[in-house]
Amino acid sequence: MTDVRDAPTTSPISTRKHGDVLIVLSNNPPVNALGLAVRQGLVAAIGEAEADDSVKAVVIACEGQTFFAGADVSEFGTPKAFEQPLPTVVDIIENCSKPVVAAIHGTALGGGLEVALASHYRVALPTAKLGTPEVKLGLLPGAGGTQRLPRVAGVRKALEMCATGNPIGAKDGFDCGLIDRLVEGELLPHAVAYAEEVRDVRPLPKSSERQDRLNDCTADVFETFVKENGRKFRGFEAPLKNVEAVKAACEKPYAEGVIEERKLFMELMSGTQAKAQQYFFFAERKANKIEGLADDVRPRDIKKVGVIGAGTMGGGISMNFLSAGIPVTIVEMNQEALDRGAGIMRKNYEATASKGRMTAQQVEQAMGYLQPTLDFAALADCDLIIEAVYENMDVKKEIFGRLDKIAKPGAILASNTSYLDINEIASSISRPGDVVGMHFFSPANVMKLLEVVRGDKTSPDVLLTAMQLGKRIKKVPVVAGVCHGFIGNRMLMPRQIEATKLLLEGASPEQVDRVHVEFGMPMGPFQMADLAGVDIGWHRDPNRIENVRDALCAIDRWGQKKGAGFYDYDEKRRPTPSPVVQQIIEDFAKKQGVERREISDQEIVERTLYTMVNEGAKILEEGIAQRASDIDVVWVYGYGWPVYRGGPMFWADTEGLQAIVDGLKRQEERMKPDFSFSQLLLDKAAKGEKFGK
Ligand code: 3H9
Repeated sequence: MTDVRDAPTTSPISTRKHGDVLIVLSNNPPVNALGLAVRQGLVAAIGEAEADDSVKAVVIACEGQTFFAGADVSEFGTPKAFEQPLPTVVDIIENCSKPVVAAIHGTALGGGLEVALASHYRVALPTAKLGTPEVKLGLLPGAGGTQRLPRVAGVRKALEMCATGNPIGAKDGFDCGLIDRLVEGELLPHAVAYAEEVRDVRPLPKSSERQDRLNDCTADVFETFVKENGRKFRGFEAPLKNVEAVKAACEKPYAEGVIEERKLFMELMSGTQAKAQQYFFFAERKANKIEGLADDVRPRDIKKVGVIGAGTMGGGISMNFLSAGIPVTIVEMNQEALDRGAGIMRKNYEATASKGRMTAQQVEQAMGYLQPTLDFAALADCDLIIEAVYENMDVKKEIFGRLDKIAKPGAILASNTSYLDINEIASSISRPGDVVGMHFFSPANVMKLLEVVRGDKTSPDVLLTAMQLGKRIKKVPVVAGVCHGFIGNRMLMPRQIEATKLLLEGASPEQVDRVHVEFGMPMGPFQMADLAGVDIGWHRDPNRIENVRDALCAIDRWGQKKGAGFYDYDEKRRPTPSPVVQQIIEDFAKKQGVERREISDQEIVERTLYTMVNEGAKILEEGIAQRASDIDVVWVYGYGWPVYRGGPMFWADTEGLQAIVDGLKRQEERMKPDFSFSQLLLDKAAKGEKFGK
């Protein structure tokens, strides 16, 4: 398939006549992005329609998988973006003296929807999706979209679409007035027939001139909307600018509204958040690519999956496959655990259905793919078997030994371990090439990240299969090498070590967590420990108290599940600082001779976030991650690192690697003996380089 970036020199826009309708067709794979050649072609095509008296109407349509999916993001920040700019192109379309019909299939996104909005009529297949995802790139629709959309679909709808970036279906689009006609079957003949029908209608309906849909603009609509979405928008600049732009549509004449839109667009475009979010867009897509994979490697066919363990992880993992229509055989040790696991899966699906995101029929369909069993031998016909039992090497080896005997030849044997050595597991059986790590993140049916762990002997086709399967079940798969904790959890370790030491030195759990939340993380290290369970990995001996965590576990402060951990919790799970914990921390500090002092927020940043960057650099130099951007994808999708900071490695680049090194040097003494510098970080900082290209 031709890529937008190496498009042919001939125009991607062609025209042909059907009776008195000029069909304007875009062919710019893979997603018909509105790059310069497309924009120039569209302007030329409208010019052709104007110049030809026999043309009475125009249809704009796209070949391939989708209608225009937006501006060409790879042009942003280059001179090309300013040539024949999209705002001018859409105005030329709207000002065409002959009716223009947009024929929409696939996804009309961003600039694509703006082309459709500038057209006089919009016809779509029921499967089409319409959206303004610019906010996810740290932007707003910058080609009149924030001004035309509320005039066509109503203010509330436009607010939701622009500020959240979530697309709507064509049916929804029809109901709100965005789509004039839904058609089944072949799109183009319907669009041409529609164009013939409206060829003589005058005046031409121009979105920019409409006022009728602005009526739902009550005084408090914007305030209420922002309040309702406060949590979602926290830290992001773009959603509020989107709201401002839509508000301008209500308060100003169109001509002034677009000037406001442009001003806000340029403000966002020049900011760091937009750069981070656009970087991340490409990082996510790059993560899917396996370096050095030979062209002739083909994935194995996965028709049936086995899961060992019906606990929280096993159940969540299974749901991903069930939702994708892939049958799952799930094995447990006893009937009670099996029933409980299947019951929780059903309950999760039913909760989704009660929110209207699934039908009752879809719930039954998904559950129909599940085969619960106590018989290990039932895994024999599975193409992929994922072990999801607790973290213990001996137990895992025992399970893999059993699998070695019963799994069919060519079956992929995966472990969901979050720390353990895949090579050790693989080398304990007769078919190490079939072994791979598939590390899901909890809750596994919700979290998008999947670390696919490549062992020394993992076959290339096994790795490829796991990566492609990840995409099929709507995860974001990232390749990781073998080490303790792979990419994500390994970087968590220095953070946790320093955060805990900071408590003894004088910080409180609240302060450390606040710094992280203000940075943009969904929660801080101690809030996370309380949520996950302070007792995870605890040795279970209440008399052996060697650190603060042991002390908390010994008195049953295991986190939220016990109503107490680093914080006290009320019945609604609202946390408050705990005097008991404070006392334990102070006692420990005294016992260990740690002098307590005032800790600055900056020190917390340097010791818990800069150390993560340092660990990320080690991961990179050891080849555990294929590229710096993969580390960012892991942290955004696995741990909620704020995407507007791009991920830890992108953030380090924006801070400046020398600033990171300087900060770490300031803290080096205090962090000994747990800390050591990454040579890669030091080298790059010394050369003034970045992790990103
Ligand atoms: C905008 O429109 C601004 C305007 O308001 C104002 C301007 C003044 N540009 O995702 P996939 C590439 S902002 C360049 O794997 P899928 C992508 O990198 C834009 N390239 O496919 C990948 O390349 P590669 C608003 C793009 O089927 C390949 O296409 N629009 C663009 O899973 C396949 O992509 C958006 O934000 C682009 N706009 O999903 C929409 N889009 O093969 C962004 C894709 O080298 N796009 N590529 O890795 C999407 O959401 C999804 O790509 C889409 C298809 C749903 C369309």
